[in-house]
Amino acid sequence: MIPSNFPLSFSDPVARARVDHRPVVALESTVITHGLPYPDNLNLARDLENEIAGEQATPATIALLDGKIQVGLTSSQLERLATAEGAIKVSRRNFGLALARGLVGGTTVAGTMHVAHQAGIQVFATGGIGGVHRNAPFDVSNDLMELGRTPMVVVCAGAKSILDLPATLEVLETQGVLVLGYQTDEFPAFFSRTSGLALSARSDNPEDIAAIARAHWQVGVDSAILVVNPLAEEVALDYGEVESYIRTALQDAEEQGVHGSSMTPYLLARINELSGGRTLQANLALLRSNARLAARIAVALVLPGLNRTM
Ligand code: PSU
Ligand code: MN
Repeated sequence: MIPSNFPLSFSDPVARARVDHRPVVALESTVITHGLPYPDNLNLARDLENEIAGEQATPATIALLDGKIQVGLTSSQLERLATAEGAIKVSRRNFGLALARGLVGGTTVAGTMHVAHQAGIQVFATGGIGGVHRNAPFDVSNDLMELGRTPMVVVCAGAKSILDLPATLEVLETQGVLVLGYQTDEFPAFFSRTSGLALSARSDNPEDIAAIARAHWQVGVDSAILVVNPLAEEVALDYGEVESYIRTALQDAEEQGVHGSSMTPYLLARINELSGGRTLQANLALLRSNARLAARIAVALVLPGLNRTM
């Protein structure tokens, strides 16, 4: 499946899990290079790996280092990524550019899905996906197209309301992506548990999600299943409060002429400043929760396969 010259480099634990057909969960790295400040990013990256290992799955953080695509990072590689100067955000469009130049790259949801699929990984945990930007209907994240073409279960906490959420859901539908509420009937808005947007489907346990995913792919549909997991009530922020930070941040972005791939990192950093760092705690908690749920789904997907006669 992987072309012989494809520059993938597996960590030892991920290589062993692949050989033994044990569950693996992919993790993105834009959250490390662009999403959180040091040392929160490094601590978070390690916490996520521990959450996944605690559920008997193997974590595979994906990033570009040393001119290669790394699938699973050693502790020192993780540290280099978290402290790298000039790391770029790698999505479908710029893998070749980053590899040829030997750049350090944090992979976006789209970039991580592309690599994870090449590596035979079926489940991926992230915080929030990209989407359609407000006031910029042509700034549509490549994440949505990648979700439409890659058979994978992606666990997230919805999308931030820095985006146009109704438009984002419409594009997901156009792309053939099933959005599955985890123990919820509403699309969660990342820092808030609700957005007022109803979902067409929900699931309340990992085994059911695994059964849906298996059937989805068995009929030859090769899109993703997007599991949206609302963050815990204790750390959730009020929708109206987040909304006011977002309005200010969007205005600041316009005044400063921010656009393209710099937009998401700019808005996230600005909202964190405006909230006095309170959004950071929510962000960390939801990432951990998503990693745990993804690991349970990965286990549920693999276990029936082991019982089946090959
Ligand atoms: N949304 C967030 N946090 C993030 C991102 C999006 O709430 O960290 C990151 C993810 O890696 C996502 C990427 O894949 O930004 C989307 O960027 P763009 O809109 O430029 O496609
Ligand atoms: Mn964009």
